[in-house]
Amino acid sequence: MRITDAKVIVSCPGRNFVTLKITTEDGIYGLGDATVNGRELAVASYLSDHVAPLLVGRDARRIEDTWQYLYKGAYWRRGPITMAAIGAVDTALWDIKAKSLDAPLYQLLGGASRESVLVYGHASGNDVEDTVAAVADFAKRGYTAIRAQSAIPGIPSTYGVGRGKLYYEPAESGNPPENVWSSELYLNFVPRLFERLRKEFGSEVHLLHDVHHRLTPIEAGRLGRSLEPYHLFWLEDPTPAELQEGFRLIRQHTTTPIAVGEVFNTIFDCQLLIREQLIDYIRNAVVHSGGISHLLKIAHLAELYQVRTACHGATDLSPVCLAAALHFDLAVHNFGIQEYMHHSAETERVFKHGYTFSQGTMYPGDAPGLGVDIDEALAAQYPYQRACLPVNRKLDGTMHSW
Ligand code: GCO
Ligand code: MG
Repeated sequence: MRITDAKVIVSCPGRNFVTLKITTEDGIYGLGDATVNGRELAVASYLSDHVAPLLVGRDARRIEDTWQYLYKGAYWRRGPITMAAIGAVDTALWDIKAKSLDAPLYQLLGGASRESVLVYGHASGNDVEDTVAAVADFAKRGYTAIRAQSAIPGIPSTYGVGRGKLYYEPAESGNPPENVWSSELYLNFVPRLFERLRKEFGSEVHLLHDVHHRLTPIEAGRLGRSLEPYHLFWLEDPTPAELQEGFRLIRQHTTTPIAVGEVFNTIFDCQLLIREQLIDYIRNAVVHSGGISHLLKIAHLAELYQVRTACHGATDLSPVCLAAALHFDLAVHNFGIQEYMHHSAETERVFKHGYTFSQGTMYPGDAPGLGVDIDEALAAQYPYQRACLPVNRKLDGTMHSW
């Protein structure tokens, strides 16, 4: 089954997406998401200039060999752009293989380990009471796991506070907007938020929170400890994970479960954290971590250490990526939870998908392959628009992690 074409589709139906479409000689095609938010054209060029010419003529069924060929063959290993490109090829080849066998992808990954996939939604508000109302709204819609973020009094804008009820979309057109940050104000505020949420919603709902890489390890330890009475499902990205030893310090000080991984690219970023049991959930995205093949290796390593998977699922990952994650989630034994944010109506029109949401869970569908298609004519009506994630400065103007 030779590959005859590998085409990169860049479009902006509400936000930018890079999609790889690989076609084979017998007409079967597969899709892979290659979106790196704010750096989309770098992956598009990597794929069309450097990878597509290598794919034409290859046997589409040789997924592992193609992965190793692109990874080892690049010489320049790892990094978000390379791994997103490889991830897109890998996902598209799994889509093709599953379609050619007339089976939904999860059947090739070992079959369903569960009936459906637990997902968490994103509730946010402009203050504590606004966030309480947003969590109530998610609970009403059937979510049993809800991430809660709130604006912080004294800081004009912060990560994770949505513009509407369903969507949180940080990418802005033009150059990056500047946010302001204070760890002191944040650390004092967040425990009050979760105290209030537990009082309102009782102990059963799963509450999650994303620190978004902003604290030092000892500050993160303090936050985790102060949140222990409210038993969070997890505290996400408490400190930038480049300093992996920092997680030892966090672990010494708190039993609040820790989730990390959305900016990781390979198993090499995960292995120390997993082997030393410094984290509880590993959150790689299918697209940014080399696709299904590589994510399976990470999941199997994590299974040995009782670390569970929790794929990144923000709206800057396309429906192709979400579908791939849902097949993976349904199949791997040590699945924990899946992030889920609604895509915009324009995105949903461009990417037709078979996955469904019901009562706080999702199901990837039983269509052959990933169960996602792209309407190329419609995608062409939404040309790429340059957009950037915000940057973040402390109150005194010093650059900080966003
Ligand atoms: C999450 C993430 C996102 C990222 C976004 C960057 O937990 O979903 O932190 O909100 O900020 O994916 O592109
Ligand atoms: Mg996050």
